[in-house]
Amino acid sequence: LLRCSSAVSRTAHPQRRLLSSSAPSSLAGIRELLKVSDEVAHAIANNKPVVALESTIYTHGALGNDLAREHSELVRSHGGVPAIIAIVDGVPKVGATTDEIVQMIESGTAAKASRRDIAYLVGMGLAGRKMHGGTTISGTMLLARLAGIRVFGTGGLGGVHRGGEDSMDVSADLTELGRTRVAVISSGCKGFLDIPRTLEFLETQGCFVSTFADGRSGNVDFPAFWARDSGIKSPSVVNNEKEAAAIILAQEKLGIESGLLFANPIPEEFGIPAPEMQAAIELAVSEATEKGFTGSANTPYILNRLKQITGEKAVVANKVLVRGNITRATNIAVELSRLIS
Ligand code: PSU
Ligand code: MN
Repeated sequence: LLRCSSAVSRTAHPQRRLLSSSAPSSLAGIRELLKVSDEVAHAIANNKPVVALESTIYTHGALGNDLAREHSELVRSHGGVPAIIAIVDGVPKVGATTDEIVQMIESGTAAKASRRDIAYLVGMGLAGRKMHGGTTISGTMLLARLAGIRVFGTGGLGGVHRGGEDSMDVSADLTELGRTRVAVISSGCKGFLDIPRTLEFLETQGCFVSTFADGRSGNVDFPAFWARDSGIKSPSVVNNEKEAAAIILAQEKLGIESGLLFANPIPEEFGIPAPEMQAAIELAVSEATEKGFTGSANTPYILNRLKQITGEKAVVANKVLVRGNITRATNIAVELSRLIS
C-alpha cells in the first residue's frame, strides 16, 4: 500500500533520474541549472532521509556564523542527510557546504531570495555578475521540491504582516505552501505577524496545517515561535512523527501538489510567554514602519531589533526551537524512508 514510485526509485543514474521524474512540470526549466551535491543526490535516489535547510536564516537571521554547521551535524546525529539550499555565486545549490554558507555570511552581500528572486540571481550569474542568495522558506521549498526532497526543518514561517489587509504584505512563504509539495516543520510564526489572517490565508491556499500535540489533549494552539500558545487553535493536531510521515505520503500518493506545515512548539522550559515579548515587538514593528523597512526588508529588520532589545534570552530560545524543528524534521524523514522502502 505504501510503496511509492517517484523520486526514490533506485537507479544507475541517480541525479538524472531524480531531476527528470520528481519535479513538477512547471519547474522543468530550472533542471539544467540546479546543482545537487553528490551526497544529496545519492541519498535521494536511495531513499535515505534527506532534510532541507534554508539559508536566509543564516544570512539574514542574526544568529551567528556557526549555525549551518551545527544544523548539519544535528541532522546527521539523528540519522539524516542535510541538504543546505542556497544560491552561491549565482548557482542554485541543493547541498551547499557549510564553508560556502560562512563565505556568504562574511561577504555581507547575500540577497534574501524568495521565489521571485531566483531567476534574477541565477540569470545575473549566467551574465557574469555573480551574487549570493540566502533562500527563504519559499525559495528553499521550490528548490527542494525540484530536487525531490520531501521534508524541510526551519525556525519561523513568514506570514501575513500586521496591517497586511492594507499593505498586502503577505509572505511568499504562504503562496509557496499553496503550490509546492514540501513538508515544512517550523514553530509557527512570530508574534509580530497577524496569526489569524496567516492561518486563513493558508487555508485558502490549500495548505495542510497541523501542530504536534506533545501529549496535550483538548485544544492545541498553533504556536507563536517563542510562545507555545498563540490563543489561536491549530486546525489539526498530530501526535508523533510517524503520523506526520503518513500524511506526507498520503498527500504524495493523492497527487495533491500543495505544501504541508507541521508546527512544533518550542520546548516548555525555553518558551517566552507572549506578554513578555509584546513591548519589544510593538517597538520593533513601529520603528520598522517609521524608518521605512517595508517589503522584504521588514522581517530582517524586526529580527535584528528584537535581538538587540530582548538580548540573549530570545536568541537562545530561537536557536533551541530551530534545533527542535530540525530534529523533528529528521525523525519525520526517517519515518518516511521506512514507509516507502
Ligand atoms: N521568521 C523568523 N526567522 C527567519 C525568517 C522568518 O523568525 O529567518 C525568514 C525565513 O527565511 C522566512 C522569511 O521564509 O524570513 C520570510 O520573509 P518575508 O516575511 O519577507 O516573507
Ligand atoms: Mn513581505
